[in-house]
Amino acid sequence: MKFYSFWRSLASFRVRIALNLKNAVHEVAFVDIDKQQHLGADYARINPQMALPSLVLDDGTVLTQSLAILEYLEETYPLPRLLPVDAAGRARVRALAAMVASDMHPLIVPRVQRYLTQELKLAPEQKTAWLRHWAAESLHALEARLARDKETGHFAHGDSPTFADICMVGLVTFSTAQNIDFTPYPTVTRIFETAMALPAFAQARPQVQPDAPPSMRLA
Ligand SMILES: N[C@@H](CCC(=O)N[C@@H](CS)C(=O)NCC(=O)O)C(=O)O
Repeated sequence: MKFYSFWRSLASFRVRIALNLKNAVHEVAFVDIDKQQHLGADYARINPQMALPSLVLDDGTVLTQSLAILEYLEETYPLPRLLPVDAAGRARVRALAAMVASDMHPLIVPRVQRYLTQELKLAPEQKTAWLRHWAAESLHALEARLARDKETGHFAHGDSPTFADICMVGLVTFSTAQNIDFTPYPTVTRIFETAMALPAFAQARPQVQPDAPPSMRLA
C-alpha cells in the first residue's frame, strides 16, 4: 500500500494513527500542501478531489476520504478493533468521529482558508477568529457529550482507542496550535493525554513526521 500524506493534514493524521494501530505495512509518499503539490496534475490523477490523504492499494485501487479509509482498514485488519462490537456503540463512535471529521474539519481546511483570505479578503486576525471559533465550538460539543455519556471510559468509548479518539486528537492538536484555553474541556484533555501516550498515536503526530519543516520538528 502507498499512503499519500502531508504532515500537518489532520485527515492524514487520522489515517497514520489507524495504520500504526493496525500494524499495516505501507510506504509513504509526501505531498506538500504548502507548495500546492496536491493541486498538480500528478496528484490529481490519484485523487481528483486534490485533497490528502489517499491510500493506494497494491492492485492500484485508490481509497480517499479518511473516514472511508478507516472503515477499510477496520474491515481488512480486524485487530485491534477500532469500532465497538455492539451496533449502538458503533453508532456512538461514528457520531463522535463525525463531529470532528465531518462537521468541524471541513471549516478549517486550506481551501476554505484560502477562500476566506483571497476571495473574501478577511484580515489575518479575522481568519484566526474563524478557526478558533469552530475549533472551540467543536471542543465544547465533544466535552459535553463525553462528560455526560456513561460509555466514556479511559478513551472516548470504553477503555481502548476507537475512531472517536483518532479523530479527536487532531482537533486537540489543531486547537493547541491556535492557543485555545483547554480549561473548559477536562474530559477531552484527559482522553487526549491517554491516547497520545500510546506509541501508535505519538508516532503519528504531525510534528514528528519526516516531511514536517525543521522549525516544527519535535524529533
Ligand atoms: N474529508 C476529507 C478531508 C480531506 C481534506 O480536505 N484534506 C486536507 C488536508 S487535512 C487537504 O488536502 N486540503 C487541501 C486543500 O484544502 O487545498 C478526509 O477526511 O479525508
